[in-house]
Amino acid sequence: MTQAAAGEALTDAFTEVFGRAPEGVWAAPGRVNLIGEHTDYNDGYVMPFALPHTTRAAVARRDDGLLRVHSADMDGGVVELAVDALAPGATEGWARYPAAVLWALREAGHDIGGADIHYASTVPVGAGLSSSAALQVVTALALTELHGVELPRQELALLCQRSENVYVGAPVGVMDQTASACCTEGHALHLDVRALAQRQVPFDLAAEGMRLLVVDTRVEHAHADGAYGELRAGCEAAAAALGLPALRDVAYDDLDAALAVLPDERLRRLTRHIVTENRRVEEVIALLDAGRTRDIGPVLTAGHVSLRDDFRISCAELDLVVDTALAEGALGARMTGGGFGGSAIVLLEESAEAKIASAITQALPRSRHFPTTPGRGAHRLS
Ligand code: GAF
Repeated sequence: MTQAAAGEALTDAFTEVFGRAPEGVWAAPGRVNLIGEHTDYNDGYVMPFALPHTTRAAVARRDDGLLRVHSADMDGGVVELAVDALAPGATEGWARYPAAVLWALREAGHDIGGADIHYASTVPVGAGLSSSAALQVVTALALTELHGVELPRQELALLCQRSENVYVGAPVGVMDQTASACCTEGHALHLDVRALAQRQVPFDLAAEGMRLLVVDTRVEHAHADGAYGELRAGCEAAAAALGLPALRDVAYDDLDAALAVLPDERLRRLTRHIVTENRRVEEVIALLDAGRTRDIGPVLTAGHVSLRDDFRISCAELDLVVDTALAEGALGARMTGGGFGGSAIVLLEESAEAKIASAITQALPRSRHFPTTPGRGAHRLS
């Protein structure tokens, strides 16, 4: 679908639901993380890129203090909320994401009132591809632009992260929202989370005869359950035991000395993953900068092994996809995102795509896969 057609479809759907025309239509993408997993809340490095899949929102302001949201992808019709009553924990279901964003914008002092919003999304839900970040970012972008509030994209992402941390209650880092807000077409985004420094790194696999396959295992993951928070707390406990602000501060060359100090086997495993994962991000960037794109494959695979054995957030289905892809000749493969299900990515030669994809389907018939290229960050459609 072209941008114009997507904008028109949303406009028509909005008009049908709310009985008037929207003031504009916006889009924000889901993401894949190439490398740098669970490093964001350790002040480290990440390297996501935007998917071509987006969540789109048609929006019109209201002046009666109501937020009314509707989604083509969710049951339950229009959800109506009083803007003044928005408060952490006060909203249930999918509508808490847009409610959280409006709450966070107002908390930050922006004079933004009610709105009617209709959403439609092509980002697979529950697949670890950041459908919730896309929903947050598209909401924040639309509401700020409609109200003439100029927020730099990184700040917009931080505000969305805060909305998820405080209002929704999921202690996520800032990678997904930053990817959705800041990625550019044809690039992976190197983000240094402590410095909030960004660099767009060209990532054009097609030009070199390669492809990246996203494989959704269809094992649903979730962040609001306890596991993600326990990992985060474990990393923070390890940094505290080392007397450091964050695990980012353990230099790769000092890893063994740091491990020798940590009393607990779990904290040692978590620390090893974070320190080696930050190093892998640096390796991937150095390889891409040197034009050695094929050589990032083994680094991606090493990242999977670390997430499986040290961080322990893989699952049988993700391991099966990775092992099958590698056995069939993939250049590299790893789980991507928060873990406990969701999706894997597979780097492969274009000529091997059909063979590897069919082996994966045979091994895990309920999985679905698609080749992808880095898409565009959040933007206005019409
Ligand atoms: C989830 C979180 F939302 C991110 O902040 C990040 O921690 C990721 O898991 C793991 O890298 O997507």
